[in-house]
Amino acid sequence: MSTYFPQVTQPIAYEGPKSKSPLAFKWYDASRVIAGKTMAEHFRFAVAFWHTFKGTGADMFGPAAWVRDWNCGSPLEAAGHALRANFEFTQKLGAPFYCFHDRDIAPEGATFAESCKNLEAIVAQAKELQKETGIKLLWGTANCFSNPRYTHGAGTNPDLNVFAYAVAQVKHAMEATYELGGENYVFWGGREGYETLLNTDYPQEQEQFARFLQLAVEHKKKIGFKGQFLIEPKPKEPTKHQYDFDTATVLGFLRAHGLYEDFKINIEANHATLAGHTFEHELTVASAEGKLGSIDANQGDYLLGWDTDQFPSDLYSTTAAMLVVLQQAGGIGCGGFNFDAKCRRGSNDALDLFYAHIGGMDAFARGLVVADRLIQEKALSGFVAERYSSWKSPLGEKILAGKASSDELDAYVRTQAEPTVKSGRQELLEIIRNEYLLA
Ligand code: XLS
Ligand code: NI
Ligand code: NI
Repeated sequence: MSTYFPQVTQPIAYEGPKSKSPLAFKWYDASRVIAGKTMAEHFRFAVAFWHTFKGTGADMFGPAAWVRDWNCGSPLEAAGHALRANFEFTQKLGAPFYCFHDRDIAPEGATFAESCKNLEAIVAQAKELQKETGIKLLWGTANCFSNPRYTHGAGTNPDLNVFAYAVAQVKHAMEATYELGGENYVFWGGREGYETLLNTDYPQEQEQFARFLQLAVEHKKKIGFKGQFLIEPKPKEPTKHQYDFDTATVLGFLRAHGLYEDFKINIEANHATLAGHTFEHELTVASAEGKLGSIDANQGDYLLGWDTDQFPSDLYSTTAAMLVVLQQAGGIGCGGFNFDAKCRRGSNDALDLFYAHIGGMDAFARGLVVADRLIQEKALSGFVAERYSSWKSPLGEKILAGKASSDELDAYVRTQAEPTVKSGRQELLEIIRNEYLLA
């Protein structure tokens, strides 16, 4: 079998924190058990097909800059090469999953029918390669934003013909995901939003968007696809105002349109920071309702105002994320950690793809180890429990059960002294967190 990564001759192994090898894991030890599950089970890491095999290093100021061995031949041949490169890479890396958009694994044809045919041909090849390698599909999705037809949106397009096109495209992408045993299906609303209200009928677009998602739910039931549907919030980019702004907005939208039971949330770290939140804020909001379904593991740059999609390396952030995931019943469930991340334009060597993924997996594994110790030793949670302890009193329970009135609390306040304000101890808690991170 030909190889696209001849520099990597054997699977990436765990060598431990003392290893100096750049092609080894220092923290990610797939079979190590933490809190009753192996690391492999906690993370269910996935490689993002679009960045890793279709990324070219292009940016707003310059065209494709990377030479990739798999980028050759006719569009369909190139698709086959990229697909085989994906399975070789993912297997050598030791990640159990991959994720794709329909149009990154198969080229768009001259007509819709031809695009569907291309997708079917590639799905047949992917099915064989999945069988050969044991690598599975974490999620599939439809790219309803790159082609110029989607300039004014897909489900929220003012033109019914584009809406219909997007519905049909999603139908086929969902069927491809089902055919490949995908465990989830993602909706990211690229261009579901607006540039200016001067030309936008907001209530009409909201109604269309709900209908768009309802049609997908109906088709899912019709074909018997059991995968989890996920919505991935993002506040802006490509449009100035994206409708799936953040987790709270999406959950409200789902509730309002009878879609709440059918979806969970896929949280991307860089989208959280674009929304003016932290990654852990978004994870916490989703998890509070049992809706944290999957994670797009990347990170942004606080000095840049766009979705830079960098590989995760910030240990504070991965630790905070793992605190949330570990405390969610069942962890990430049938979701996983997908590296929706790309190398910088200057990291132009195919080997950089390995370093990037190894670094990301290690950053999360280390976050998991630290988060688990923080939880086991109640290093932070003990303080939090104490901070809310007054709510455990009979009156606290009565209020939360909805059995106390404003009159009753008025009378109660008159029997009490002025409340004393206790320290929130933020700086102390930050010291404790650092001690665990460095240990
Ligand atoms: C773009 C999104 C996209 C989704 C899948 O910002 O992150 O890559 O994850 O369509
Ligand atoms: Ni994403
Ligand atoms: Ni993104």
